[in-house]
Amino acid sequence: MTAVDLEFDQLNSTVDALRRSISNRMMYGVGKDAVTARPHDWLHAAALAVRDRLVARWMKTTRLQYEQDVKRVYYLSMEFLIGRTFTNALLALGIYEPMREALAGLGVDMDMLIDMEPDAALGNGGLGRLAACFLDSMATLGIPGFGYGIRYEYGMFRQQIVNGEQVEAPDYWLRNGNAWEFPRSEIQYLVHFGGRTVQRGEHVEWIDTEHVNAMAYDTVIPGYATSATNTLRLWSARSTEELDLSAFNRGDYRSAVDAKTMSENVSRLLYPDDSTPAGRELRLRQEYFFVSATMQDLIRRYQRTHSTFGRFAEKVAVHLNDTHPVLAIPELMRLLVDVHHVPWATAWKQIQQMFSYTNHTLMPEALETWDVETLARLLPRHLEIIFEINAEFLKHVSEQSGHDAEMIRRISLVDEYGQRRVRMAYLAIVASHKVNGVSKLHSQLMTREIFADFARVFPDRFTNVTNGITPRRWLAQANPSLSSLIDEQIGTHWRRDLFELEKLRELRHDTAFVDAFRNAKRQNKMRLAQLLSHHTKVSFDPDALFDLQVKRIHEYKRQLLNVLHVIVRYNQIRANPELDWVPRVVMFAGKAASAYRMAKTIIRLIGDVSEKVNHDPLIGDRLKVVFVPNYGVSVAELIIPAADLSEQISMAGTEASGTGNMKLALNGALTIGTMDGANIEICDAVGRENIFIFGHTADEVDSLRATGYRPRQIYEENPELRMALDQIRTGFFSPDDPLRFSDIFHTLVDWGDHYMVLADFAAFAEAQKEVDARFRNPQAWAESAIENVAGMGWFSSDRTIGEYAREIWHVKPLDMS
Ligand code: 26Q
Repeated sequence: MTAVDLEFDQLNSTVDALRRSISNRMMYGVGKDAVTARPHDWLHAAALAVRDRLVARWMKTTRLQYEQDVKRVYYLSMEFLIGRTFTNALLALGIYEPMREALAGLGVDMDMLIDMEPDAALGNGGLGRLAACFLDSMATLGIPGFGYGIRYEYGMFRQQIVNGEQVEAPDYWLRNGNAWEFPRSEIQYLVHFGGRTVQRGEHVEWIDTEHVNAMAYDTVIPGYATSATNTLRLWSARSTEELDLSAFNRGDYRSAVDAKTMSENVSRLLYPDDSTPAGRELRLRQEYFFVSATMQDLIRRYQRTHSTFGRFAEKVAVHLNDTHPVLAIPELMRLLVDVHHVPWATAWKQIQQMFSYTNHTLMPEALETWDVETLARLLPRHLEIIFEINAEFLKHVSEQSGHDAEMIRRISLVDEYGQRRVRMAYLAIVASHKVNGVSKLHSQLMTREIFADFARVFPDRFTNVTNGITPRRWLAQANPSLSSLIDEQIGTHWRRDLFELEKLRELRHDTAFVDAFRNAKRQNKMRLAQLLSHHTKVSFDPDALFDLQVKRIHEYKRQLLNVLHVIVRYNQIRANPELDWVPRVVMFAGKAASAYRMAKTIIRLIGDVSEKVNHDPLIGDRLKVVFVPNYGVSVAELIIPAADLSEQISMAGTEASGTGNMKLALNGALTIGTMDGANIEICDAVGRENIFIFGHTADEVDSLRATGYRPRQIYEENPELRMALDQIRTGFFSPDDPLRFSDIFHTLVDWGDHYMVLADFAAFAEAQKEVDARFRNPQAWAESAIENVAGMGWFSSDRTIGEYAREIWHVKPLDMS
């Protein structure tokens, strides 16, 4: 920051200045006075006062980007899981404490305001949260990055647990307005659907379409302790006509409004799954809607300072967060070739230099494909372009020697088998100069398995960039007790350079520090225990081992492995209550896709097990089981700092990276995990003796499957496991409905146990014994926990974004001086 900026900031950061701003914003922004203001009005006024302080930085950044004619990164993502903004912005500006005082001076409790802000939950899970961490890091590093996505009116559903079952409630997060966004009614683009194509002279035209407007909403993304900011631009659908006037004039008011409503549905809600065919078509419309608006916006911004497309690829990088925005490729081809009359070959060359793609899953069933018929009906011109790209690609490959017809069939962008489908990941690979996985293992398996043919054709295209998380939100903001302790010891610079945490390693034998470290954890556990007791009417011992598995509910993540172990432990305690058990609170949290039956049954099982365990007088504080409802960014910020143990127990080879694993280790939890995703790199970083690794490796999973895996044999040979599974099968936990969980039993024992829960059970139980043993020795546990925190430098999303910027996007930070 320059001296002038600093002085300006300091003047604006005093308690007095803030109090004046809030009062002003209450009057002129909200239109109320302090006497009639409700709590929501105070939140809004305070948020506007904060936003005002961001805008000056935002304008400056935008002006510098323009003057320096920088290369810009367009980060395209269907999901941005931002969470709350208020505290994040206060910390970025360095006005957290002054704001608390200013509000107190106005008679307002800041903590109450903080809790009232709804999460911007515009994402499902890891992929969406990663995008949010990346925005934070790009701004902090001064990388000129723009997030582009959809302004869903309804975000991720709110999860309620009613009689043990997940019930989804709509998340209308905009109910009380959104102080952080700027509607840009002057920035609108037409997005077309349907129609047909005709050849007019040398050019193709797309005609007879229906259309909808995409209107921009901008949110400022502050960098931490820098005047650099970035922009998240989200598109909202606006009908092209207010009303169908002819219907209106006929007196048919309903249908006059219906057409408008229908076309605006495109940005109505976030897709939590893709289970119904009608839903799938709307999903495709969403994908095209946002990339079309984004590509038009990108061209317009480029053309403001350039008269030809000659330097397009020098000035623009487009990144695809998974395949969901992949239609950006044919859309940009269409705009360049059909609208701006750039020759096909020139346009294609530019695109290949501009685009890059991140893959987030190895599971073949999760790879996106769209059937040719739907594409032909909704996006006829794009289908033609995809066919043309495919023809050229296949020609190129067959000209290289040694590629047989079988291989050509396998790598075709169009799957010709049965119903013809376009493979979106293949389109992304062919159009991108770099394709990356999200952890070392994932990137290796990607080129060995799902994209093996492409890795042979384009050996230099594939690379790895291991995921990361922002230390600002996931340590400084979520865990004030630990972060203030760290500040006392090593200063505050770790927020911008997480490798600084290495300095904590040498403090692990310093008893005063270890005591303070344990005390910080205990405070977080007490806060959580109180909250949970309040909601469940069950008491929780803050000195018990807090064991957390928090993530989407999915069979591959193996919440069932965890539950089975809980049941076995419960039976053991009942059999030997006199033994010296390490008390545990096992917590689960996570949402199930609304149509994912098995995932919902797993939630039910956790609920039923916790009912039984928590109310068994023989058990007492030795074991408690909790399902924490409505997991999301804000719940994560509350419970992750309170964890002792982090469960990262997916079947090896299935979790692309995981990022919750990083958040938990950064907050001083020890990991019990498989050699999967980023767990492997976490193991390297914190040291093998400070993590509990168990189970089959990815290679061992493959060979077990190849030699014939027989889960029933394991069931028959392990009496403790058999008892637990029989209890599940016979209704021990669900006496009112004994068959409730019989599918779980059969999935594991008779139907192949696809995710090898039983194969890893014994090793998991052994590793849990080691966990208990370590926890009995508080000093040893604390030392390992400190080693975990100290080793997390590599997992800052600043490191991740640095790699993307250097190796993939070829962009440099803005010069802020
Ligand atoms: C696709 C089509 C239709 C409807 C929905 C979807 C859809 C939506 C979300 C498909 C996938 C997702 C999300 C995937 C995801 O979150 N993957 C996770 O990405 C993280 C960040 O890289 C990794 O850490 C996790 O391992 C990975 O599971």
